[in-house]
Amino acid sequence: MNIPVIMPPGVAFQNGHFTAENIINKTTHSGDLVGVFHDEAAWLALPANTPIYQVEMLQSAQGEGELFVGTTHLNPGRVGDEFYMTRGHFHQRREQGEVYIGLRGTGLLLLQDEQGKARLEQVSTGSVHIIPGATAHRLINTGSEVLSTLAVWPTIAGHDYAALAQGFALRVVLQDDKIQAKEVQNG
Ligand code: M6P
Ligand code: ZN
Repeated sequence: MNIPVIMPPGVAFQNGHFTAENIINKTTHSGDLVGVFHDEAAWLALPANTPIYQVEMLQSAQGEGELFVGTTHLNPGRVGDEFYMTRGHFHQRREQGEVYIGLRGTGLLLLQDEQGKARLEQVSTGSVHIIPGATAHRLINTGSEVLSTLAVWPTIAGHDYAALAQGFALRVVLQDDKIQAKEVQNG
């Protein structure tokens, strides 16, 4: 019997780009990130069409038990003293987790629980990040090249951005030529 072998989609580990038909692409620009960076004057000075990060995703079946696979490519840069970062989110379905794997570049994964307690994990090539349920997550690029991470998460997870309207409890800035995490007053 001749059993056909399916060619699955591929991901290039050196840059996180997918080889597949019908890849979903979404770019987030500076102008989309209203209220995300603490230095509003520096944010306003940046052209609103400045690309901050791009997400590539494979097509997935939807529904309970199905998974999304995507890569996030976060550009290097700063708004004032604050490093470029993703918006960050809780999952709408709070109990659902996610896995991030570092592919290229260096940065931090900011994790925060529902009590507002934040922690940082170092992201680098090959780092594996298990994001538990009920944990908000944001990537921060502290390096000088693009930070690319592979992510796998349940299609039912959804994004809850509103729960973080107050922002995260930590900001990562360049101060005195050093990468520093600062606690934010009032979230
Ligand atoms: C990863 C996943 C996606 C997420 C994207 C960008 O690829 O976690 O679910 O949408 O990063 O992050 P955000 O939605 O916070 O902008
Ligand atoms: Zn997520």
